[in-house]
Amino acid sequence: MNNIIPHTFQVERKDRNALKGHSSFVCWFTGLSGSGKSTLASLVEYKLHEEGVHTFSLDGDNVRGGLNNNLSFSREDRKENLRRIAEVAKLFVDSGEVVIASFISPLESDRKYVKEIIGQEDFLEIFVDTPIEICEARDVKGLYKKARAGEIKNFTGIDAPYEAPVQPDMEIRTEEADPETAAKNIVEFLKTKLENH
Ligand code: PPS
Repeated sequence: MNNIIPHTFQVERKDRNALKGHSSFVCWFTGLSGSGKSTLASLVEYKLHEEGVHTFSLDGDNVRGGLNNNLSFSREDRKENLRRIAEVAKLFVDSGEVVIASFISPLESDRKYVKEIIGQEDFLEIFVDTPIEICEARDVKGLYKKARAGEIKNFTGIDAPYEAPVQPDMEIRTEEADPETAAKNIVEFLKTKLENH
């Protein structure tokens, strides 16, 4: 970038981490619409918060409604959506927070890009593995019905792709574990990262 010279501040990430008493990183939930990402993210954040961990949640509601309200669900706009989110998440990591991010993030290449922006060592990927038949049967927001009727275009899983992660750090099969148990397991996993980071 031309003529952009970052300033070095006296208080650094390590100082914020020391003050907060834990490391900071991004826990990134990926999965289909209706897979249970936000439900799990909310439970995980609540449990971490209860234990005194500084957290912040990023998800479609607080990002696509504001910062990214000019973006559609085309392939290019999804990439830009995720790029901006990754940059925001990186800032929060620098601020010392554990970021809980829940986005469909359907393409392997885009998730790789997100991981590169945030930094591999600060990124944990959790695949919320719920089959499309179940997401569609739940259809909490009525979006699958609209997508089937052709009222929504580029709907993930219907007429836009979802590429399952090949090697996620953790995979949650929501058919097999209730949300409470799944959230507990995720928190146990995150705790090792909080201590050893
Ligand atoms: S992405 O693919 O990562 O950029 O998507 P994301 O920012 O997570 O936004 C997903 C939420 O947007 C709603 N929605 C759609 N999802 C998928 N495809 C299309 N075309 C679409 N249009 C609107 C939907 O409510 C998603 O929320 P979740 O929580 O995933 O159900």
